[in-house]
Amino acid sequence: MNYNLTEVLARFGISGSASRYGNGHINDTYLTDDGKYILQRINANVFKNPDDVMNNILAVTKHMRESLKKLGRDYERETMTVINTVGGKPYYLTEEGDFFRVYLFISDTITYQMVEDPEIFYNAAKAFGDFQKMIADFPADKLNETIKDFHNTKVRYENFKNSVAQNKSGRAEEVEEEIKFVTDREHYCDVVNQAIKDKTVPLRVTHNDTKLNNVLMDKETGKGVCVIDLDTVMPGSLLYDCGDSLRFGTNTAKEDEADLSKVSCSLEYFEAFTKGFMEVMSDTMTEKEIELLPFSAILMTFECGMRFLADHIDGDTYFRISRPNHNLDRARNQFKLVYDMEQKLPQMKEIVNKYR
Ligand code: ADP
Ligand code: GN1
Ligand code: MG
Repeated sequence: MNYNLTEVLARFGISGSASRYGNGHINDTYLTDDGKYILQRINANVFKNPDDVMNNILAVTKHMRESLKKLGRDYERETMTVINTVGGKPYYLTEEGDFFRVYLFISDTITYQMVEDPEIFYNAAKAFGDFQKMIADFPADKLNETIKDFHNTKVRYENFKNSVAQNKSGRAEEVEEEIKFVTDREHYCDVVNQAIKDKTVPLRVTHNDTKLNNVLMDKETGKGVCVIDLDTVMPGSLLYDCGDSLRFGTNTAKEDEADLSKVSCSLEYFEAFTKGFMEVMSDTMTEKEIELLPFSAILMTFECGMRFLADHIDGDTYFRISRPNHNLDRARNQFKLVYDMEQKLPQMKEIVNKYR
C-alpha cells in the first residue's frame, strides 16, 4: 500500500513530507523533511495489536523519563518520545488496517550496521546494560506480550519444523543441509527455558531485539545515547538481550554477507561487549546468567538463523528482503557464525570469568 505521507503526517499535526530512513527488517521508517520526527508504519503482519504495542512503549518510556528526570539526565535524548495524533492517540490507524506512529527524531547520533571498532561495541553494551538497569523495577505484569513466545526457542523450533513440513515455497528440498544443521542442534532449544523454569535464571523486563542498530550512538563522543525499537520490550531473560547483541555484534561480517569466508565470531568484540555489559550489570546477575552468557550468543544466533531459514521456506513473508535468496543468505551466515562460536566457546567462557 502506497500512502501519501503528507496526509499521514497531517494527522499528527506535522506539515511536509518524509523520506525512507534506517535499516530495520520489520517496520517502514521515514524521517520528516524538517529532520524533526521519525514516522513509522508498523508492520501489521508482525504486530497484530497496535494498542498492545503502543501501551507498552508509552508505559516503558514514561518510566524511563521519570527515572532520567530524577537523575538530572536528558530525557528527550535518552528515551523515545511518542508524538500523539491531533485526536490525542499514540498512533494513526488507516482504513486499510495499517498503523503509523511518530517519535521525536534524536539528532546527532549514528547507528552501526556492523562493529567497526571494539570501542563501539563496548559503548553499545553499556547502553544496553543501562537500559536493563533503568527498567529493572518496571512491573513486568503491566506489559503485553506483543509477539507470543518471541524468544521461546523450543516454540521457534516447532514452528520451523512446521514450515519445513508445509514447504509453502517448494524450497525445502534445496536446503536440506541447512535444515539438518538446525535439527542436529535441537538440544539447544530448551536450555534457557529450563533455567527460567527452575528459577536459576530470573524473568526480567527485557528489550529482546538488542542488535547494534537499535542503539543510537552520539556522533561526537561515540557513547550510547538511546536504546530504540521498543516494540518487543516484554518479560524475558537477560540472556536474550546479551545473546542477540553478541549475535549481531561479534560477527566479522554483516548479517546478510553471502561470502561466508568473511563470517566469524570476533573474540575481541565478544570481550568488548562482555566488559561493557558486566561493568553495568554483573552485580545483579545470577550465577547461572553469568555461566550461560557465552551459550546465549550461540542460542540467539541459532534461533535467528532458524527464523531466517523458516522464512525462506515460507516464501519470505516476515523479514523484509531486497534480493532473491536474501533470507537464505542470512540463515547461512548465522549458521556459519553458530559453528564458529561453538569452536570458541571455551575462550568465551574464560573471557566472561575475567569480568565476573
Ligand atoms: P525496525 O523495527 O524496522 O528495526 P527501528 O525502530 O529500529 O525499526 O528504526 C529503524 C532505524 O531508524 C533505526 O535503526 C535508526 O537508525 C532510525 N531511528 C528510529 N527511531 C529513531 C529516532 N527516534 N531518532 C533517530 N533515529 C531513529
Ligand atoms: C528484526 O526490527 P529489527 O530489524 O530490529 C527482528 C528481530 C531479529 C532481527 C534480525 C520484531 O529486528 O527479532 O533478530 O530482525 N524483529 C522482529 O536482524 O521480529
Ligand atoms: Mg530496529
